Amino acid sequence: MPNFDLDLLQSGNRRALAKAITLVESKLDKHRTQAQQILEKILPNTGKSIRIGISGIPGVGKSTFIEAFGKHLISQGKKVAVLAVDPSSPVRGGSILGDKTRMEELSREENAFIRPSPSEGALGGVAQKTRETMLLCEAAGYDVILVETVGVGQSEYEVAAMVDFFLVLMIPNAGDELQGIKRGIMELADSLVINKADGESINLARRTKTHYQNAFHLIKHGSFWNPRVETCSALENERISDIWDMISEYQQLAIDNNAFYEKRSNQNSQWLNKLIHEMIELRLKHSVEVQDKMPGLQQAVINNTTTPYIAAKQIVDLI
Ligand SMILES: Nc1nc2c(ncn2[C@@H]2O[C@H](COP(=O)(O)OP(=O)(O)OP(=O)(O)O)[C@@H](O)[C@H]2O)c(=O)[nH]1
Ligand SMILES: [Mg+2]
Repeated sequence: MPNFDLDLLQSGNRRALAKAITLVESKLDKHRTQAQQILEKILPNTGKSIRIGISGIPGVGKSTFIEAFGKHLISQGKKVAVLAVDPSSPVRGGSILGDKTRMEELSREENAFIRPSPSEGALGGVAQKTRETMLLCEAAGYDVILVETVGVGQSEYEVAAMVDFFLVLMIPNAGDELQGIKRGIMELADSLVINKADGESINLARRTKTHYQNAFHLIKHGSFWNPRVETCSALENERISDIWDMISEYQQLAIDNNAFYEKRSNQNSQWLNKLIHEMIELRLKHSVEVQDKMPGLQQAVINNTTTPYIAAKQIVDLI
């Protein structure tokens, strides 16, 4: 693909977008290079969306929520892109197929674009590719980017580090342990939304809400926003519009408090730092000189004939 049509991408053409994402996700160096050239050129046209992370344990209703939420956004005239960071997707394999059926109506919408999680990436991992895909979607005119991640392991941290608003879905149940919710997650969340607040679970959902509201009072937060606890039913489409209103309110407050773009700048700096570290590590791994010198230095450290500091410096000085 030597002549990629940037204008076509920026006119919102889905095939051009899919093509660019394929380059971003490719394992081939020449594709990666081309992807970076595209990204650099479109950069001025990125950043105009609101980026929302959606996390929660398997079965909490993420896909059902995104279907309802995405349809609501489209009814408000928005263009919605749904991306995913699933570090286990190569293992789970079929989870994406399941999602296609969960988001059946949304996936048929002309103003919706749904992209499954990339499989494990080299530099920067899966999250790196999702970040770049997010930029492509923004250049293609999507106003809301939803990044879904399953609430296990490291992926929540990675998604929280790339979005403006991080929403954690919960099920009605006041016991923390059952939801595997850690203090760390509460610190990441801009909102906890208790889903499945319908039928016989309505009262339990209310009690769960109170429980987490109290828990949030114990955590110190930023100056302009205190994380909110809400309830909804994705299945019955209840209180979905309220969730969007809350996020819009957050965005306005963040902009008014000069926090919105500052957060993005910080995220970009951190992303840069992370990539630098990973690139250095890769260089070390692939350097013949380093590989030659390493065993001797390791032995020297073990034998106490040199210090770890001196040995480390000799290695790093090689690159
Ligand atoms: N009663 C009720 N059930 C719901 C609601 N939202 C989702 N469900 C059901 O919960 C189950 C799991 O929903 P999913 O949307 O697939 O959950 P998920 O979080 O995407 O799950 P994974 O993709 O496996 O992580 C399905 O059977 C849904 O129909 C809700 O608001 N109320
Ligand atoms: Mg799902």
